[in-house]
Amino acid sequence: MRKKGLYNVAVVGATGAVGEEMIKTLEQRKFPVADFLPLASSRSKGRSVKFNGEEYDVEELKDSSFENIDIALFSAGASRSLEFAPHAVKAGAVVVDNSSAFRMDPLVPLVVPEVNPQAIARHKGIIANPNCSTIQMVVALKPLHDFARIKRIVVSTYQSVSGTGKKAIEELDTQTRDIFNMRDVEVSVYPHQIAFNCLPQIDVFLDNGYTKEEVKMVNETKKIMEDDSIKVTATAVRVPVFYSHSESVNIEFERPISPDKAREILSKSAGVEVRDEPARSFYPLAIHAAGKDPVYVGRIRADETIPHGLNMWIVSDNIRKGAALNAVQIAERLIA
Ligand code: NAP
Ligand code: 3JM
Repeated sequence: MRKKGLYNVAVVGATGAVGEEMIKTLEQRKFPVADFLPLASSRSKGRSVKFNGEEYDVEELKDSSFENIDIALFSAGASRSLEFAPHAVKAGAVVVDNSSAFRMDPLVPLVVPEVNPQAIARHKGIIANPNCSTIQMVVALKPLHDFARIKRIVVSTYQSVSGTGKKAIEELDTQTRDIFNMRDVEVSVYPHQIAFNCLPQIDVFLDNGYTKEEVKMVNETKKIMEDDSIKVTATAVRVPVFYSHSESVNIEFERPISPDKAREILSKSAGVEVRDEPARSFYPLAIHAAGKDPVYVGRIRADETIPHGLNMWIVSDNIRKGAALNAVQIAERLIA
């Protein structure tokens, strides 16, 4: 167990897009790790991963994997979280879960450290990491909500394929090559070709005509901001981009807030970087956000159709702040 301020850390889904980024983030941020345990499926038997210069064999995820583990970072899908997180908690670990499995459970804190770090203290063994699209939006909007109270948010997302995992990254790559080489395109991860296309469907459709991803943004935003009165409506779109999600966000406020005031507030806000110089075409771009930590905000302008409204463009690396970095930041707060 815990040795002199060092922690035994397991990464569940260590061979995946998010798991690999978690390992890199733990390393980069010098998380105080004693023993490190990478876990994945039986498919990864015989593989190893590098952490802090040492090779670690990937072990198969089992009920008994968590003896002696202090912190378990989960990113192996919602059904694995539902099945194995309770075993980790029972063994005495604190779970930071990247899936949607526990996010809306009233007993589970849903945390973005820049927004609601106070919720961490209420945990009963599991802390949930929000959806990538929610995280970048609330990091940018919470400081504006504190100033002028948000009434309503209308968001459209432009989400990269890395949000679906390694197979989807490969599929965009393969489809693009096949098209350039006049070969037939194979579709397997998404319902349609993603190369040179935009898909207005992320996750499954629900009875109300919205997708599950859109409903995640609505419900998670209210829970993290601890304000059920905020109205949110979303359209989530998958685009042929490898890394970083972009969002067009329209916000209606209760009180006045000018674009200049919003820029001033955001330029001092934790985790945010303002890129907003239209005269020289300087605004947030997916290709610039990839591999970086901040949530980038630009194109801040008044919505001239309502009394107190703003439009903006919010971009962040979905695998980093949208998943791995946010989870590691939660773990850092936990041990602080
Ligand atoms: P990915 O690249 O497909 O990786 C999936 C990982 O899960 C791999 O390590 C895989 O191991 C492991 N896994 C799959 N089935 C397993 C099983 N039965 N037992 C043990 N391990 C298993 O996907 P990803 O993009 O990293 O995403 C993983 C999960 O993280 C998602 O399903 C989602 O719940 C969550 N996620 C959250 C966010 C967010 O917004 N916060 C963003 C992206 C993903 P093998 O290599 O052995 O198959
Ligand atoms: C992002 O196992 C699954 O169904 C995972 C699906 C998934 C999720 C999710 O619902 O946990 C893929 C990509 C997410 C997410 O962050 O909500």
